[in-house]
Amino acid sequence: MDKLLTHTIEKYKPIIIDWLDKLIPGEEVAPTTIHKAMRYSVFNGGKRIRPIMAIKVFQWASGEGDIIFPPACAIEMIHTYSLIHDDLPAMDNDTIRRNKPTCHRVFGEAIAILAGDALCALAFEILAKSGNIEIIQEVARAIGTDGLVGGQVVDIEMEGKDIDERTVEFIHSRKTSALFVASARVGAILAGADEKMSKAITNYAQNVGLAFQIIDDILDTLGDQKKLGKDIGSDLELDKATYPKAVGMKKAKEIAKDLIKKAKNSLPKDRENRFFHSLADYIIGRTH
Ligand code: GRG
Repeated sequence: MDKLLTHTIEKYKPIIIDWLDKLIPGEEVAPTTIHKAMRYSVFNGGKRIRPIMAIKVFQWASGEGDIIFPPACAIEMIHTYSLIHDDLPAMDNDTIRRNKPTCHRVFGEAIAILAGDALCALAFEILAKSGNIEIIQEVARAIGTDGLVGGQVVDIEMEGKDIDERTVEFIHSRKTSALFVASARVGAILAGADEKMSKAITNYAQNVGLAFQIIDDILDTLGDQKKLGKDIGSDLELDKATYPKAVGMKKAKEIAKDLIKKAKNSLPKDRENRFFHSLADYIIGRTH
């Protein structure tokens, strides 16, 4: 991770955590169990890449002030919701997430399902408070049948089956890219970005999002469990649709590299793009 990216993450992570803390009911608020479960999963050391993406796009598109922070945190809540549900026994049945027992291992399955549901409801309440209908639509679309849910359905259906590159791209662009795209577009919409900038940043987010998931696939085989903070080898165990399975490890790495190049090239040359270049380079080189 280069200095600019480290500096940006160090600057914004605590601000995001403060906002999340203000936005999510305290553990002492009844019913206490659900608020404990929501907080357990939200405050356990995620990288916060999606809210940082929303904030940086907002600033890149000349947005000013604090209005981006609640919607950016709403996206992090949606992301956490998807992780909680993804880890459930009915889905990936994972026991470790962010180096801690998964939500259902601590609170039981029913509360984990409800913690995800409650994070989703809270996220949309926060998005609605912005008064901007377009951002509500962006996030809703990203998690629906043409986004996370759709990607997850095909992901589950393809377990144990032969897959080709097109199918795995279909899955990954919905399961992972969609929320990166929504993060970028929420930042652009709230900053009032013009069509050219919105298109450019959408392309950027689509490509880095897909590369992010390909690297996730690769790390599931070659990564370090401690650094990753989650079980590795689970894709292989479940015979999941991954890029290494579809095209082989070498080609998967090449595709990820190409996507990073494409992402960088989609940005307009007449703007300051260093942060987005650093983020793209980090994604291709990430170890967790
Ligand atoms: C609940 C919205 C919703 C959908 C249900 C469960 C599901 C359908 C979809 C799964 C989506 C999913 C978990 C995709 C994986 C995306 C991914 C690479 C997650 C890891 O993101 P990081 O590395 O995690 O940013 P941290 O822990 O750093 O936040």
